[in-house]
Order: sequence, then structure tokens, then C-alpha cells
Amino acid sequence: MIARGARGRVARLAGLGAGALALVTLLGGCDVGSAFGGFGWPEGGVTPQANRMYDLWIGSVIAALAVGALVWGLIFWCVVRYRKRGEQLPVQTRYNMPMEFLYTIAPILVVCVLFYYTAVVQTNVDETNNDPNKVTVEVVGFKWNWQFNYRDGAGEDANTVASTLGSSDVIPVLVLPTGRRIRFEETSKDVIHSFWVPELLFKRDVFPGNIRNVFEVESIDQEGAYVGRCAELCGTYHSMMNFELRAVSPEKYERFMQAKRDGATTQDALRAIGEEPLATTTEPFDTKRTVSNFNPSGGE
Ligand SMILES: [Cu+2]
Repeated sequence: MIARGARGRVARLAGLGAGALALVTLLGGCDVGSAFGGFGWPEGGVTPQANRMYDLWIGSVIAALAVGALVWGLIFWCVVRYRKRGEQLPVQTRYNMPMEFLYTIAPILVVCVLFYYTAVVQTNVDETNNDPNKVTVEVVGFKWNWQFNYRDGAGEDANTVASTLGSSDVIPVLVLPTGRRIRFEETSKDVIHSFWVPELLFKRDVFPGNIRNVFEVESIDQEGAYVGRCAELCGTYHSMMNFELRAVSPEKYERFMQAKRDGATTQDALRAIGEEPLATTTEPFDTKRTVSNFNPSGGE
């Protein structure tokens, strides 16, 4: 009797689990995340990869909530259903095989599902390909600024066709086209930095030596100005190592590159295509600080 009852319960539990899983799969396609502020994940990613990472997070949270609700439900159900009713010791169930099987298999299943989807998205984020139409930019980090070299191909042997160099007075603006695949090849002149544009929902360390850290984005889907930062503590002015990613239309990008190839400064080339010549998302910091003008909270 007891064993059959337990087996029935296990079957019901398994049914519930399968139902929760189906629900998660269903919800994965909808945009429930935005209704809950992304469950803490930053919204507004501008690349397909960023959107896939966002979806992975939303799916994981929903799955975790479903499992959590099931566990909490069972706890409360046990507390109420099996509360103390008298002095008689209740039936002591041991070696319940279906139950033991369930609580061994269920966590393994959870780990496998999370691992699978993570591996799929990570592989996609790390993917590089041979698209001949892609834009390749070499990102050079140094204490405490950035240089962006537009390249005519991939790898160390390619040539730089145009360059943008940041200084303490001018924030470097990295101009890139929307709708095209972009390859970033990173290298550092001194210590480890990290290339980070929050709207890409992605950062990757920039290593010194002959190491080139490479990543690609399928496309930038939205024109706009996005602040970029160094995300690896690299010394005194680490927090001031900002740049701006300016995503413009492919047609504007071509004109920008032509102006650069003709020897224009980045600022003049930006002016020539009708864009703000200086960074709009961040500004240079005062590097000649004295005790009297130093205000850690910013401002005057
Ligand atoms: Cu840095």
C-alpha cells in the first residue's frame, strides 16, 4: 500500500517536473524577462550575441524559479500534511527506490540542461568565421588609453589602414558600421587591460606580449554612441581609461574610412559624416589633479 502510494506520488512529481520544463521551454520564446526588468540582467544589448546571452539568463532564472516553486511547495505540503497529530510514531519509510532515483536524477538533469544551453550560447559568442565582408579592428590597450587600428585583414600580418589614438584631452572614438560582422583583435603594450562595452554585454581581457585575444560580434544592430571602459584594474588612471563606440550606418562608415585614409583626423572625419566630433558618452578626466581640485565624488 505504502509503496504504491509513494510510487503514485513520484509519478505525479515527475509529471509536475515535466510540466515545469515544458513551461520553461514555452516561456523561453516569449519576452517575460522585460516584464521583470531582465531579472537583474542589463537590458539593451545591441548585438545578436548579447540578445542570446540575455535569453539564456532569462531561461535559467525561469527554470530556477520553477524548480524553487516545486521545492517550496513540497516543503510546505509536507509541513501541513504530516504535522504532528498525536504521540504515535508515524510509519518510517526507508529505502524508497523511486524517491532516491528521483532525487539523484533530477539534479543531474538540471545540471545537464543548464550546461547544454550555456555551451551552445558560449560557442556562439566565441565563434569566429571567414566572412570576407567583416570589419577588423585592432584594439591596443595601454596605460591609460586606447588605440584602434582599422586593419585590411585578420591576424598580425595584416596592415593598418587607419588609426584612432586617445589622449588625455580627447576620448578615442571607435567608429564602426551597423549590420556588418566585426572582428576585434586585442593586444596590450604594458599590463592586462579589458575591453568592455556594456551594451555588447561582453568584455574580454587585453593581454600584453604577443598574445592577440580575438572575438567577433555578428553585427551591431543599433546606431548610437556607447561608452567603453577598461574593466581590468591596470593602475592609477584605470578608472579614466574610457572610449566611445560610435555605431553608424555602413554608408557613413565608408565615408568615414575614406576621410581617414585621406589623412583626416578622427574628429574631422566624424564632422565630415555629420557626426559629433567628440565623445558624447564620457569626457576626459583631469589628469593633473592636485589636492585642492581633487574631488573623489566627481564634479567641481
Ligand atoms: Cu586598463
